[in-house]
Amino acid sequence: MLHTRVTEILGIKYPVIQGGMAWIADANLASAVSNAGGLGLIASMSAGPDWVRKEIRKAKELTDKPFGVNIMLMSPHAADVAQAVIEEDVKIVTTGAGSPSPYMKAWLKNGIKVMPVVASATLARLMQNIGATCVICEGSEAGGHIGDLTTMALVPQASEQVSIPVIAAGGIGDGRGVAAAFMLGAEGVQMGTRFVVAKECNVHQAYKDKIINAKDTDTVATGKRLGHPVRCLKSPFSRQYVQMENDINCTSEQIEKLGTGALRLAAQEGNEEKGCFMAGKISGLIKKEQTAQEIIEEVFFEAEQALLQAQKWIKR
Ligand code: TUI
Repeated sequence: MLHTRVTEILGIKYPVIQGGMAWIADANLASAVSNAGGLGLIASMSAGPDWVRKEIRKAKELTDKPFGVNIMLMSPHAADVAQAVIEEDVKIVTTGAGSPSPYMKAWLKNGIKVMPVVASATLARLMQNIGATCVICEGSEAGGHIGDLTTMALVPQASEQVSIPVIAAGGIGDGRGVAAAFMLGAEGVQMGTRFVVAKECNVHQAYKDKIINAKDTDTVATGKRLGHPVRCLKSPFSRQYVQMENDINCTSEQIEKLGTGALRLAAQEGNEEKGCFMAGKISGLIKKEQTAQEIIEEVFFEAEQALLQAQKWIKR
C-alpha cells in the first residue's frame, strides 16, 4: 500500500487523481475513479454553473467517496463556477490554465481544499504562499493545454521549492511512471489519458480507439503561435492546424476559429476529420479499455513492485 500525505489529506485509498479533462471528465467517470479509491474529478471546462451543479449532484448520488471539481480558469464562466462549488459544498477543487488567486480566499474560508495545476516551480511556490493544499505539477508530456517544462524537470524542482505535497502529472500511464514520479519527489500522481479509456468514461468510442492504437510519436503540440499550446493526437485537424500556424498569411483569428468546438467534436461525435483528440505522450503505452478499478489496482500493484525491486541496483 502506498500511503502518503496525499492519501491522508484527501481521504483516499490510492494516491491518484484523475485529470480534469474537458468534455470527458463527467460525474460518471469521476464517481467511478472515486469508488475505485482514487480522486475523481468533474471538469467544468467552458460549461456554465448549471451544468457543473447537475454533475456534482449526480456524482453525490453515485459515490459516497471524496471527489472534486476541476475549474478551467480560461473559461468565461470561471467566476460563476467558482461560486457554484462553494454553494454545492464541494470539498476539493483543482484548477488549470491560469492562476486561481482571485477565488482562493473564498474557497479557503469555506473549507475547500485547493490543488492548482501549475507548469513551473515558481508558480508552485506562489500557490503554496496563497494557501494551496497540494500542488499538481504538470509536465509538457500531458494532453491538453501544456506548459514548457517536462515532468522529469518540473517535479524535482517544484519539490525543492514547496513543503506542501506535490502531485506529478504528464506522461504517467502505468506503475513505472508512478514509481518514477515518487523518486522525483511527488507524493501522488494525476493520470488523464489512461482514464480516457476507462470503461466508465463516456467519451466517443473513436476517441478511445485512437489512444489504444497510438504509438509513441503520435501526439503533437498545436497552438504555440497563439500562446496556448495544446497537445493532441496527430489527425487531419492537427495537420491543418499546424499548417495554418506555419502560414504567415493565416491570421490568429482564422486559426482560433479552426480550434473552436474541435474538442467537443472529438469527445462527443468522434469526428476523425475535424475533431481535436487531446491526449498525452504516454498514449502509446495504453493498450486496452479497463474499468477504473482495474486501472488503479494494476497501476499501484506495478508501482509497488517497481519500488520494491529498485533495491536490486544497490550493491553494499
Ligand atoms: O488546463 C490544463 N489542460 C487543459 S485546459 C483545456 S481547455 C483549452 N482548450 C483550448 C485552449 C486552451 C485550453 C485543455 N486542457 N492543464 C492544466 C495546466 N495548467 N496546464 C498548464 C497550466 C497552467 C498554465 C499557466 C497553469 C497556470 C498557468 O499560469 C499562467 C499564469 O496565469 O501565470
